[in-house]
Amino acid sequence: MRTEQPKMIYLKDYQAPDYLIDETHLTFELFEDHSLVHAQLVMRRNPERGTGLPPLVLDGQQLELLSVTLADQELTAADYQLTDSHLTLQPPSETFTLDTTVKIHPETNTALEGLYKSSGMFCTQCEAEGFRKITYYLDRPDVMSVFTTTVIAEQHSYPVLLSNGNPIASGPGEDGRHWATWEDPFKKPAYLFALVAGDLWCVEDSFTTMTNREVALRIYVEPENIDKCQHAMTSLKKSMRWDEETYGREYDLDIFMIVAVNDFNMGAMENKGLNIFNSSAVLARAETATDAAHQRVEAIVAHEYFHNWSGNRVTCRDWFQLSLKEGFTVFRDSGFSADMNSATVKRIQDVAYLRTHQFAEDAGPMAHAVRPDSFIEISNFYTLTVYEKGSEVVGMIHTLLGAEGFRKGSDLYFERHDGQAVTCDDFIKAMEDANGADLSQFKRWYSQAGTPRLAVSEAYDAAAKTYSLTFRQSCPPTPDKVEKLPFVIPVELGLLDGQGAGIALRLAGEATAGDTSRVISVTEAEQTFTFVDIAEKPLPSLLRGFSAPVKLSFPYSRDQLMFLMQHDSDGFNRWDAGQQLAVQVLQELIGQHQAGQPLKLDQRLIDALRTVLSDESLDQAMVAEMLSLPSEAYLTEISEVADVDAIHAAREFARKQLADNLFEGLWLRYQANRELSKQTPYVAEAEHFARRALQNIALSYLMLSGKPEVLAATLDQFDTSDNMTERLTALAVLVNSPFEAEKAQALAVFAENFKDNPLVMDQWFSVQAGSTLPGGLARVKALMQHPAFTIKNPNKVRALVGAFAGQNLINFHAADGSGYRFLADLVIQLNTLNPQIASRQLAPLTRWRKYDSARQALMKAELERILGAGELSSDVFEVVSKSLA
Ligand code: B3K
Ligand code: ZN
Repeated sequence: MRTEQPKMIYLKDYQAPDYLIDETHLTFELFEDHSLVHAQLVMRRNPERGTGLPPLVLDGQQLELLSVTLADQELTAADYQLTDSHLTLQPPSETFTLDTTVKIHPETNTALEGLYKSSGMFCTQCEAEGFRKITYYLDRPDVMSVFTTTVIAEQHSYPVLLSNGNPIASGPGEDGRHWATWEDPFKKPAYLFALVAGDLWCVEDSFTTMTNREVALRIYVEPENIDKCQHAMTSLKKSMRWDEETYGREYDLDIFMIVAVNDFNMGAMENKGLNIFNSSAVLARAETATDAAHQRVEAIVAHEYFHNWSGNRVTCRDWFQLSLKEGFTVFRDSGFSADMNSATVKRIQDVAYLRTHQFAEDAGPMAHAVRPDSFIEISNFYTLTVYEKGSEVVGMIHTLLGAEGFRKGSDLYFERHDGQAVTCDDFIKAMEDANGADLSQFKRWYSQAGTPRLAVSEAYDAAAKTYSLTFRQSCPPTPDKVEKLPFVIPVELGLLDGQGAGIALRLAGEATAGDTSRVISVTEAEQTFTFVDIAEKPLPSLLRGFSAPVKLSFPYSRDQLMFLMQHDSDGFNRWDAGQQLAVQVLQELIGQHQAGQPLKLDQRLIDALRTVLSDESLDQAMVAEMLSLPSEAYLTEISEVADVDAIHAAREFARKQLADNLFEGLWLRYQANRELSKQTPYVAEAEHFARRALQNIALSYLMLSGKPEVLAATLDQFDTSDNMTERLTALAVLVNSPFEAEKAQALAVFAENFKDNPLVMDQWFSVQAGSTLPGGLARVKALMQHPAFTIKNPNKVRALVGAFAGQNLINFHAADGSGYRFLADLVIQLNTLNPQIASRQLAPLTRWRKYDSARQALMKAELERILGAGELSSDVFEVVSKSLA
């Protein structure tokens, strides 16, 4: 825990470092009750910072300093100043060598930052500021150094010793110990340092690069998981090829390693040449991982691999620039996933996620710009805004410049800044210079928080045959800024004629008509675009492919939305029309519920989904997406004041009505796909994902009928399926059903079969935590006592507590405040164990302004209780204090 009051750090205060580190030589002696870290730093005065020799201030936390030697002189305590976050000393000359030895305790490190132990192995997590928990250093990304690392450990327990770069030497030591030395020839910031020591097996493969170099690929896992690495390996090779073909990026070292660890704060980490992954982001095989898990593994493997260029070769100058690497890399991995699977479905999933969760963040107390101006704790800024909105911002540049222009820009960016630590401005500048473009107004996306609104109205002049669209943009105030300047909003659009065909588009003043879809840029607060030669009043299809992260509104009637669902040439907008229709219908039901009226579902939603369901020409994954009603979380996000009970009642009512009215269609498609699943061995590919997605959403509707044939089919799917996708869906469907005996039996069988597989047990916890049946909190509390649960493992906390508070809204928001109290207790407990996870789990409480006054009071009281709960980590302190401000 900190002893100093956490303070705000500002981008405007950035200064280049006073000293640089040319070489870093590390030796780790790993023991069971402590570890020793010897660091030799070859340093010099930063010429950019003028003359004179200011004091050298090194970062260091939770380190026991055993010795300091500066320029070969061992120092005494009188020669330096030591606080719990810094070591300050006076350099003797412009260049010098500093040697330190510190003692640390990986074996008791539950924060999982720095060097720690997970399931008996040593591993590291240094981004953003974890390296300072390993040794005294200039722990900032603009200090880049070459590293040599020697690891010494007991041979029997830790036969595998890894670090970044290439292995250069190894050998036996004394007392049953051994050592290995690794050298990373590429300069890197300390946050990309990694070390692993453990009893691991590895799966090996190789990749031949575009210039015919052989790269050894290794995935290291605990021995029992050796049979679950193939999918990650295949994904890695696809990623490497894709990055060559799409971005011209070749891998640089002779070896690329991935290590899977069980205790990890997030998905994975892109350490140079030695990626460390949460085992949930590596391990996947049909019997134990769902389709969603397979797709997540593919995406995360790609994401971390792509960081080798967008993040490692070209890194961030400071942590305010985090989106420089994260937004761009998410954009890159989305492009990859789109190419590997269905591009439209990938876009739908990304947008649904963004609109539900990032929009909520951007409207809440932690709202911040893609490039924030200030922070207390950088770990709190690995957010949906930095990642997902950051990716949307890069995507808009892609839309504005076109694929070719964007590639020219990225080539220039990588070439110009290779080996440097740079800013978002440098990225934009490369895009501008490569294209002769001016993105100065566009850059507001980096500095202004909040989700822009874009209200669109139309005017048709039959006599003049002109059709005008007027766009009005505005952006709500956010904690950082009240007044916002207009954004550049690229709007891809089309106009449909009465038959649903696209009209060739010609704006007033243009010589000829062009395509039926085009991108216009809205740059002013209010702006009108007039299309000419429009013979009849058209229906606009707006923001195709979700071309900008805005809340667009247009007064569509339900019939118009149904028309777009059927005729829009843009697949994303077909889905979105369906979502807008469902939102209108659900909001009507919410109103009925609030008015104490009987609920009545608009027949048009049933008809529209019936059409979708019977359309055999549609991609089945698309059908599955279209059948999914907007989530309760999304309905909450778009409400002024979210009525938890009404939202739940309305959505459940609609689901039941759809299930009853579409029973036959759903049953046919379920049975056809289930038959195919029985006949086909599991394949982790798009077409198969699509078939199972439709099969499974159909089953979840069908079970609402309570019919015995559906129960029988569910039990059969649960008992006989060869893959986790089908089995887990069957389990989830049972868990949410009223069939108590079958439910209990299935849960017991599942737990017995998979008790030795922690990742599968996570799913078992999650499915139960997500059950919206009454009594949710009691079930979660009971599950926390289950032997497979431990609060020290982040995956377990996410599976149980995260799923409960984040997805089980009706139970979490119980009117008596019991859900809030439970979460606050947990956060207080986690605050000492693992501040990053504590702070993440807090998110649902920070949204208190969304709810009725009774719930607001209860939620605020819990936030205040946390604030008063004694010494808070900077992570939790920042989120709680900002939420209450
Ligand atoms: N760069 C890491 C995230 C590190 C989070 C540190 N709290 C994973 C990624 O985005 O690839
Ligand atoms: Zn990343």
